[in-house]
Amino acid sequence: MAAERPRVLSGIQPTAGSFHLGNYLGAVRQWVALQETHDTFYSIVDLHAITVPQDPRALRESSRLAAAQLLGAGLDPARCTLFVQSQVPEHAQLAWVLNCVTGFGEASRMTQFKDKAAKQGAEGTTVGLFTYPVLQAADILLYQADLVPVGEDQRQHIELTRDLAERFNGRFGRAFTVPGPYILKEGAKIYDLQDPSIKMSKSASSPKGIVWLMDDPKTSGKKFRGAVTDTDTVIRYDPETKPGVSNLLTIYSALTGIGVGELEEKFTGRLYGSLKTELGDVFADWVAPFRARVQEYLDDPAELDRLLARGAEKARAIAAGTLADVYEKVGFLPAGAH
Ligand code: ATP
Ligand code: LTN
Repeated sequence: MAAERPRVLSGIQPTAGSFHLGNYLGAVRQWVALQETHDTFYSIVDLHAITVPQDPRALRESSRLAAAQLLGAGLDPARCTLFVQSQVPEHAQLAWVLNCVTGFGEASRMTQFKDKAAKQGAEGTTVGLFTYPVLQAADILLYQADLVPVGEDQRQHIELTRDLAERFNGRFGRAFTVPGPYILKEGAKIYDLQDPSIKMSKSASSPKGIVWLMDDPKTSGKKFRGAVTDTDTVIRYDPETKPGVSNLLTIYSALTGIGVGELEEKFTGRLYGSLKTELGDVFADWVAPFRARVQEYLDDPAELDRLLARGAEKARAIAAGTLADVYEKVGFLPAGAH
């Protein structure tokens, strides 16, 4: 049964402590939904995280926190394979082989690399950051994924993955499924509460513009009440002329399942303040049980680690098969023969 479902793989970096509302509504929530219809593999990509400096203790904590939040959000280890990338050594092994079929110029054209390298400066930029997209290709190709749910910013990396898969298949014989992107809908994009022209983001948002899921809901309530709107008074969904109000309506709708049209009706004749206050309450009601579930996982790190170890085992069962095929195809001698 499960084998007939299209296979999905996605990854998230364990870098910020808490996920923000954009991560949840734009990515994690879709991951949860896809468990029902697809054969899903989700990875906490700690090998990617160390392409920029990380404090070891903080990284370990962030990885557990990421796992706890994904589980708290509804990922179910019985229905998906949730694992930590570094616990499946095949990722690094396949990445090496793929590095050797990737052109230097090709990798140099990756815009995320160029942006991040510009921020880090030449001395701070590691070779790991340069080869980040190739590791991402390995993540995807190891599992023969059909679809890769990601935001628009990752489209170029998926294109590279497809190119590498086709090149390898053409040169050595078919080893990989060529994956397609599954770009998440625009509607799921959440904007900064202080500057609704930029997306809510851990690196670009000001502290007041970003809502962290693990924050005290009172703090988040204040941020919603202080959200930037406009000088008009009408509560109407219109991202062009009313980006702030529209963002609040999008969040309200996403958290409650109430359509935006219905919300416009509900708030007819009411002031922005009532929308902001009510949204703060809606968020608090939604986030309280989420935080309680996350806390339960964090309170039992041994069980969390066991759960991740089982996920890694399930992942390896697939990844090892692909890697063995690749090793054989490139001409490596069989290991363990005696
Ligand atoms: P950075 O600022 O370092 O780029 P980020 O806050 O944008 O980080 P990522 O770690 O890049 O978050 O993203 C994790 C996932 O969350 C990705 O799938 C991304 O598309 C999604 N995501 C991030 N921010 C938003 C947002 N504001 N709206 C919708 N989805 C988002
Ligand atoms: N680069 C991605 C994270 C990521 C990923 C993956 C996504 C790493 N490996 C494999 C999809 C599939 C990001 O920054 N969102």
